Amino acid sequence: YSVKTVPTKAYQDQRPGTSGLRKRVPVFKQENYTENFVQSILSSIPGGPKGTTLVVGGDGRYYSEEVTQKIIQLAAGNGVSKLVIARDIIFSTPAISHEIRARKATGGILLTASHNPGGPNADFGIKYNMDNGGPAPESVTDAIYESSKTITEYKLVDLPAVDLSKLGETKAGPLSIEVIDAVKPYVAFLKTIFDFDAIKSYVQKDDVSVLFDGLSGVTGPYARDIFVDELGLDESAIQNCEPSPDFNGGHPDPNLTYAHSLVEVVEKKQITFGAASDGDGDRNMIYGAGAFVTPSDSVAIIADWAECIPYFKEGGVKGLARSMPTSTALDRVAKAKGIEYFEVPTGWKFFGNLMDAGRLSICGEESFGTGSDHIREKDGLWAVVAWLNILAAAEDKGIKGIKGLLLDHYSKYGRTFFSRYDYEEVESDAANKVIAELEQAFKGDGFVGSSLSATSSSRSFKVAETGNFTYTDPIDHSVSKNQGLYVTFDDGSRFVVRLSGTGSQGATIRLYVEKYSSDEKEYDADTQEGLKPLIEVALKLSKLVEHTGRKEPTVIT
Ligand code: VG1
Ligand code: CO
Repeated sequence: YSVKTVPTKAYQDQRPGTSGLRKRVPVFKQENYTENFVQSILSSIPGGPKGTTLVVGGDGRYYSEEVTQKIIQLAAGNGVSKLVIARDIIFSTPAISHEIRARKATGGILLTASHNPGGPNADFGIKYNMDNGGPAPESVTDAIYESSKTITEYKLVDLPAVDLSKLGETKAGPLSIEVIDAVKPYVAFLKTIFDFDAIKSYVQKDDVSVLFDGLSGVTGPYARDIFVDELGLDESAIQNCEPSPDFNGGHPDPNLTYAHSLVEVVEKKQITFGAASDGDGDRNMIYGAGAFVTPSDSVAIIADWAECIPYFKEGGVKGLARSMPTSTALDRVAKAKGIEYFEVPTGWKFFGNLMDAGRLSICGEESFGTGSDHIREKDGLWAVVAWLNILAAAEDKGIKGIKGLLLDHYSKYGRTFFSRYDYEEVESDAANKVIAELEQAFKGDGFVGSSLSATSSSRSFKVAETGNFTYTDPIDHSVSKNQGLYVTFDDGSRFVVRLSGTGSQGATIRLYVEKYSSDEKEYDADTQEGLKPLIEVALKLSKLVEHTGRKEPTVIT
């Protein structure tokens, strides 16, 4: 074999976002676009690509096969020793994180745009993870971006396509390739974390029914293994569990809007425990008949009940953390238990250092991401099984079902109302104006201490604090600025505005609102009703409707 050096022209738009590079498929199909980015990743591996072992896989979305074959050729050209690839490239993000750690691999290349739709005109994505199994930190993603802007050539070995449907080891030129079953080791790992016996007897009860929806993403085969093979449930306990390159035309995002296939059946059949995961398997939604769990409550409840999960019973809970826009429900659990807790910027990469330092066990984001230090990604199926483990333990204490667990939690800690409004594909200029409007307001003399009033309800809120969130990593002391504008009011409620870093086109504005109540009469109240005055205040201050022309958000979660 011989290594070929191919001249190329750099693109200027390959900056990795919150979670890798995400663009429309036709963008990735431009001449050398994918090759440039993969070469930039390989060149940016700390210590270089020579002699490394990399894990490769993804959610199996449209264009994955072609990109994997390119990665094989580029890896060979760059002196990589070995690629560990999932059969048919079906490899959930959390399972990749686990595989990197279990094998002590150098890192991994993840082919996914997560919850974004897939298909010839939808999204593709590429992300690099480090040897701890977690997303590359900003120092590495910055290096990748810098390389992509100046790249003049890439290296490959011309190789025939490798058959990725067959398990086992092969050679591709100088490169070893191992095609693995990516499901079994991950499910075996979950079995060491949770009390599967307790879960099995719980889900087999006559008054308990389960429905998991894979949304035609990568979790299907994993869910079949867990729910049907391990827990002995009927096939009807899982749906949309065949991975599809375009997610069957759907939007594989587990929330009340996009996971309507789950919501409908749960309500119709009055399923007691429903759950869904996103395209690449790192997100989760917990939803039983008449009982929706907000992700912010979910992580707080898992933290509160951690001791019933063998992994935490044995290892202890070292610390808790949430992303900044996530509600403060988790903080109250941490305080009550006297456990250290952290507030980090949006994106799972910020949890990794704390976990590696042994200071963080359980964490979550409002965006349907929940997880722990068993790996270094958020983990949809982990959260789903954690909930089943907790429901089984709660039942032993006379607390019944999701609703029972929620009310029990509110009675102990009070209730945090939380909602997020997304305005998708807004023009970048308009989005920037909204940000500028708020920054301007924050600078105003006497803004802190002033009252903002909502006309619809005669409520008013006194501004206690404003800012643009800056995070200093407690472990490596790196500083991340401009992570989101926030206004906190003197009654503890707040709103946050930030721009998404995962979109592939235009800008997405996210508005997060939160309100706390320890008034028992409110525990059953409707979230949107309760948050209305706050939302009104946020929209007024940012002039969002004026600047963007959007009267309603695209999605409310
Ligand atoms: C969004 C979420 C963030 C999450 C990220 C990746 O980022 O807000 O909490 O970590 O997606 O999730 P942004 O920058 O668009 O707000 V996943 O499941 O798409 O990898
Ligand atoms: Co995802």
